[in-house]
Amino acid sequence: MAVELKNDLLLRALCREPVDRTPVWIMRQAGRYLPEYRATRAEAGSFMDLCQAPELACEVTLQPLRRFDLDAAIIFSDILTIPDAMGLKLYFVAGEGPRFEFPLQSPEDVRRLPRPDIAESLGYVMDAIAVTRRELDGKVPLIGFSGSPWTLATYMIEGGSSKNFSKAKRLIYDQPAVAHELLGKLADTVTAYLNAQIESGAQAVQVFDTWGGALSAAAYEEFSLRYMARIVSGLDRESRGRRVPVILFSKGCNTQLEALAASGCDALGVDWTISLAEARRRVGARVALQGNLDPTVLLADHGAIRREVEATLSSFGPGEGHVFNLGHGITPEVDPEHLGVLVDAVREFSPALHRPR
Ligand code: 1CP
Repeated sequence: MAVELKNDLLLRALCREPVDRTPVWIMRQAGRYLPEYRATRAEAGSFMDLCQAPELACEVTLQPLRRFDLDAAIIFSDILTIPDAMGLKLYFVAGEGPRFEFPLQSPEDVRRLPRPDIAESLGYVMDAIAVTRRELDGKVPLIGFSGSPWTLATYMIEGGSSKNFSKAKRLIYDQPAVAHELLGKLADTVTAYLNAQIESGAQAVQVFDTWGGALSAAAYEEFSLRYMARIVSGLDRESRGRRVPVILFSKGCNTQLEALAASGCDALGVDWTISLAEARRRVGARVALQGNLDPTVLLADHGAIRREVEATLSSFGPGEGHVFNLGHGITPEVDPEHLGVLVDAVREFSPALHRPR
């Protein structure tokens, strides 16, 4: 028997159904700003050891929910598990972020890149999802996620983080056929990966296109959006009798909102460079919106956080279709108490924007 979901505000809001308050979750809500995360991470040894131990991944997924009244959990993992499963071997250099031992350096590397067996190479993510669903016991929904093909490709080609993506962008201009071969393989893999997450219990899924904004409008359409639309059309949109909403988050792509909304997704993540009022005017009849407080606001004092939360809620305005979030991930230097102020402010201010059910 499936456990009933006690708090389904997130799923309702993502489907633009009425809610009595605005649901809130935070991108990267599990992570380095929490001392208990740092302790579990130290216990695990390495970041990948943490991701690959389902009980520990479950533990860090639940940590932020013990502190804050959040309306969703997001499974603790990373977008770079896919390239790792394709054989690039992910590791972390302290203070420098992710690196690959075998980055893609030639068309031959792309040709040889396998489509991994998801159950075999990424089974640890599905196990973490199953364990976490059991532990959540229907308290709030669990979100699954993946990187977008373009965002994954930037890390795979650059060998790690990058400032200007010169190698990845050179590939799309010099050898577009090779780029398309890579992005096609990634789109197939992401689709299978997210479907496996849904099968294991993910109740909504988000695609992080963190570096979509590095591309020109034309290149974005050809090398990022097209592949996300292909993923959206290949996903299982219903599980155990309930719709599984799909959220696309393309950072820095506010000029593309209409095209993103036409992809077939249920909701768009929005960064803080556009007002929710304008985003809603442009696409709010078609998709829900998720966002969009500037993460830096969390470094300011309590009064400023409350004021900015209220401004973000009223920018979206009354009615359904808003999920409160930051416009990008929470940063490691945030004082956890400040996130509590944000979550409580969403609970306090948002009921006025909804009719009681
Ligand atoms: O040392 C550590 O503990 C590693 C820090 C860390 C954490 C906490 C990394 C390495 N990944 C994560 C977890 C993570 N990554 C989650 C957890 C679930 C949650 O609570 O939200 C998620 C959703 C991600 C997704 C992710 N990883 C993205 C997309 C989201 C975004 O913020 O843009 C990206 C770009 C990555 C790559 C990555 N992994 C880790 C780091 C530090 C980075 C960013 C590197 C860069 O800036 O290029």
